[in-house]
Amino acid sequence: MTAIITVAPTGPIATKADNPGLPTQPEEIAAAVKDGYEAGAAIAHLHLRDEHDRPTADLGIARRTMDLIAERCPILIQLSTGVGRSVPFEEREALVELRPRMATLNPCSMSFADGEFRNPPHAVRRLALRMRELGVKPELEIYDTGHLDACLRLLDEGLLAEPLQFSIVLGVRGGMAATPQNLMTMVDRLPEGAVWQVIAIGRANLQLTTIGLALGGNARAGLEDSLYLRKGELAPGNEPLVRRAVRAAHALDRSVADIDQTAARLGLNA
Ligand code: KMH
Ligand code: ZN
Repeated sequence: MTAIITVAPTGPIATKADNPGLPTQPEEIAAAVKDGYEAGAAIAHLHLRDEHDRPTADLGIARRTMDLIAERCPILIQLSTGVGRSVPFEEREALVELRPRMATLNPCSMSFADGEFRNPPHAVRRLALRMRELGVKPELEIYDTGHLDACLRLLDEGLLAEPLQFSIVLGVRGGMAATPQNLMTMVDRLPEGAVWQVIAIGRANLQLTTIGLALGGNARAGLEDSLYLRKGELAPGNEPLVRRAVRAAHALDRSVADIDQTAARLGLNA
């Protein structure tokens, strides 16, 4: 099966001091996404920053970034509703009103690095329902086994439509550690027919992304997940990370999904 590659150029935490190649402003993000698209990505997972590079759910900045990307390439846009830990849920959820093709849905509250990531059950249900009404496909971010169960409850309640699309997130402090065993446990427990990718944060990024591809999953690449190409070598931008994921897929004899194949697989046109 073809592999869907997502580029995640920015993320909520890192700054240009951590990696000067991190795109933070709309033009920079649009340029990075275009490079990612040309390297093989079919989906762009977006976090936005304000003029001081702080995480923001500002609808004007989000709209402008989406428009700049659409002028440059036909990549499928997935807005992060995780946004950043300091941003209230009510601001985060409003992003789906812009009707991106996809948006993330984080099913549970958790410790997240040195902070708290608040996703109260009633607010998650409200957001899932609104996404369903607007036709915005949720990408379900699961950081622990119980998060998968929470998503399956949302499916039972009619708040999610199949195929379910999961990101198995490994390596966030507060969630599952980035080990092959944890990845296997999650893959074994996914429901039949689910679409899934690995989000491997930090040092184990290449290893776990490649294991995910070998197991038939999709892959995400970019500075949100890994600031380095290898130990001691900062990635000069997002493109080399996307190219690396594409090379890993090809080495495993998997071709990379184009936009139409990706939309069909995720049921985006249904
Ligand atoms: N930063 C990742 C660990 C989201 O954007 O909604 C999780 C993430 C969540 O990508
Ligand atoms: Zn994200």
